Amino acid sequence: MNELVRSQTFFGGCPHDCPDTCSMIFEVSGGVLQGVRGNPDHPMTRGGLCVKLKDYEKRHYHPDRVLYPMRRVGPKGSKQFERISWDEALDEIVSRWKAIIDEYGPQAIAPYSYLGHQGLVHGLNGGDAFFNRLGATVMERTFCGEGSCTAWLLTLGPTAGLDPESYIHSKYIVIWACNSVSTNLHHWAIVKDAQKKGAKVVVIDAYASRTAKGADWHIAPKPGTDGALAMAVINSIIEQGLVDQDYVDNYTVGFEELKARAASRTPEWAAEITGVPAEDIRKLAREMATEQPVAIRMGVALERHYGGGQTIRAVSCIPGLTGAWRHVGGGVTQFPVWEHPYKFDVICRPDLIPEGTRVVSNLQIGRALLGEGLSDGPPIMSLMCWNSNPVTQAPETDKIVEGLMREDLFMVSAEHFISDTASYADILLPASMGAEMEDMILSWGHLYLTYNTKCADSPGEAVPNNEIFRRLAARFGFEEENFKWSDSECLEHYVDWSSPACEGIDLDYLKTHGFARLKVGTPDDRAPHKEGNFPTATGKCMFMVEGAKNFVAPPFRQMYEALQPGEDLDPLPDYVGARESHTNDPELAKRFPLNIVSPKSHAFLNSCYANMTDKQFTQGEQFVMISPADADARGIVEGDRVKVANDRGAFKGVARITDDVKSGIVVATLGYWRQLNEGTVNSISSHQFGDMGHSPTFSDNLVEVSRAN
Ligand SMILES: Nc1nc2c(c(=O)[nH]1)N[C@H]1C(S)=C(S)[C@@H](COP(=O)(O)OP(=O)(O)OC[C@H]3O[C@@H](n4cnc5c(=O)[nH]c(N)nc54)[C@H](O)[C@@H]3O)O[C@H]1N2
Ligand SMILES: Nc1nc2c(c(=O)[nH]1)N[C@H]1C(S)=C(S)[C@@H](COP(=O)(O)OP(=O)(O)OC[C@H]3O[C@@H](n4cnc5c(=O)[nH]c(N)nc54)[C@H](O)[C@@H]3O)O[C@H]1N2
Ligand code: SF4
Ligand SMILES: [Mo]
Repeated sequence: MNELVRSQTFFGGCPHDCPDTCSMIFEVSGGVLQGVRGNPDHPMTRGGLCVKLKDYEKRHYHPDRVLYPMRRVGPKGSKQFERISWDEALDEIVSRWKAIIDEYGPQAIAPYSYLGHQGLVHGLNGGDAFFNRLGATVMERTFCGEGSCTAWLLTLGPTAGLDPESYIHSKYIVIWACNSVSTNLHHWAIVKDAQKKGAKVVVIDAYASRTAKGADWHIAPKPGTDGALAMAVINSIIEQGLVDQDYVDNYTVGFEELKARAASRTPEWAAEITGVPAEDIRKLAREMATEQPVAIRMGVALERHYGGGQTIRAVSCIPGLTGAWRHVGGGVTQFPVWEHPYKFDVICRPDLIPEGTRVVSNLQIGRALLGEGLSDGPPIMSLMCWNSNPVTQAPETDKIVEGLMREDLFMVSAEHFISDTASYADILLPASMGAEMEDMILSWGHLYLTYNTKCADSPGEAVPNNEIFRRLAARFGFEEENFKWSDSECLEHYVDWSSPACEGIDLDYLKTHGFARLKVGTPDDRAPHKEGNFPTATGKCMFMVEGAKNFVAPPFRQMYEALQPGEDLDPLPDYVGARESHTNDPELAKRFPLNIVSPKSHAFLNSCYANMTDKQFTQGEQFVMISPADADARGIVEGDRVKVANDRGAFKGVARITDDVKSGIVVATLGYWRQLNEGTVNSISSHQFGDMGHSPTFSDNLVEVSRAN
């Protein structure tokens, strides 16, 4: 082969919103990405990529990719665009924004982004500094895990908790509301290895997910009732005399109060609520106390109902009660991201937010665009969206679409594809993809730093997100130095390279090695809370927090202090039921008797890949899983097209009748594009927050299912 065309390999990092943050090997020749592999040297990636990413090059060169800046020429949402130059696009954005600022003030402009790209430079907070400097409305981003973060920080503080890699040492593994086979595949591989060594794997999931089917024991509480299960586990550990009293006395706060609170939360009480037999709850409690080391992996779905925060507090208390933290492989895992030394204050520049700037929730964007719930400030006259696709992913699809159809709204989208949201753009900007830009990819599922090399050319005129903001900042004349940093310089500034966690690691090391494990102990010796050492105010595990207040953690909202809402919280964990349930709202339940759960699709990454034929083939069309009894009662037979509806809207899918779901529950997975299907699972989702951290309530929605003609 000619030397010049032989592929070269480069280190990459999967940029998607996935806990695994795989280290990748990019094969590139002539500036073109030829193929991808998992990095065989990375202890979690172990040489393998998932079904979504294994042919990532096809996404880079997909024929539908947005390649040039474009201007809308047809009606809103018609996807009729004409090609324009970058100068024309930026001039139009800047002149429209300046006119809006003159008439309404800068808060009439709102950014909308999430973790479509998970890089420090091009990801969640890229763009924050620009919009903060502009004085735009602050968008609070609580899509995923922020109720869980509030609960975690209150109970344990910003600790990485149990290292996902230490599960190889666990004897008993509880995966609670997480579908690891689809969503955390590389952790599942470790769990499977532990299982082969004799560990028992318990999955607590509302239905028989792929992961539940690989477990030794599947426990299926009704959606939104896990708080009752967790409180009864606490009750039963205490009742059975299985508390590690020495650990509790030395390293926890509020045991007596928790004991008093849990006294009436008996297994019989929880059996009524959860549908899990009392004997099973006692057995679970006994095994979670005695089969040490016991590991708990909490999924984000635990927070997805009104009482989600309280549920996560209750679960997070269990290893403190049993002393599981004493062991390598014992404890609980949420997001190990807390021990990554990122400087979010430098990345987002919250200091640039003008005092008194209003905050709008990304979960309530439809309402905000329609002027509902905007208590102060001007209407939203312009929205810029990147790294996110709210039309499929955020609650109340119909309201979002109605808002985006507003003739007076100036909408800018930076995208790879004309997604359901980008369809409504007035100006569409072509964004670069993974191998085309330098970054370090944040991980919320392991303890490695991950580097991504810019090694392929962007097709057409696509540019990286950060370059879009650099160009906009230059046109606005913003002088702060951060708007002039190259992507490499950003990385130098964005990581606290002098922190103990980075000992021996710098950017050059990452460029030449691709990844580096933080210096926070090894998976084989790490027992961070063996002797307490919780990063809470007391240094102890907080069963009880006096004067607890609600808050949204940075970086999802950019600062704790100035912007925190701060309602009082219960000092102790407890069961708080769902908002939409037969007990809480019997009238609603008469009209909409079924509880819908809408978790992730196996072959899509949120809504990414749902437009690609081979992934659609693997995933199948939008389905609605329903029990035989519920199907019979509605005259639905296998394969019928059905409509799922409530007062907020409706979507359609094909009925799959199965015992994998219990009567009263339906399951339809997320990500299918509205432009390719009728409605989305979020057409029926509620905009209401959960009890902590303004979490979403995707598992707290009642619907009715009927045959669609
Ligand atoms: N019903 C229901 N709804 C849910 C959930 C659920 O379980 N059930 N899950 C929630 C969760 S956990 C999350 S995290 C959210 C996710 O919601 P989103 O973050 O909105 O998810 P995606 O669909 O992945 O949208 C990312 C978009 O960014 C684009 N993108 C990717 N990389 C880049 C880039 O480098 N530059 C630019 N400019 N664009 C890029 C992609 O093409 C894609 O359109 O959804 C939430 N919604
Ligand atoms: N294949 C794939 N992988 C992904 C993603 C994707 O879209 N596709 N998205 C990524 C993102 S953004 C995230 S946040 C993670 C999320 O990954 P996970 O934490 O696994 O989240 P989900 O898939 O939403 O839900 C997990 C499980 O929780 C169950 N569940 C829902 N409600 C309840 C409840 O109230 N109680 C109990 N016990 N179980 C419940 C669901 O049935 C589901 O099987 O996955 C990431 N990885
Ligand atoms: S989506 Fe997750 S599992 Fe798949 S390659 Fe990316 S990080 Fe790895
Ligand atoms: Mo997420």
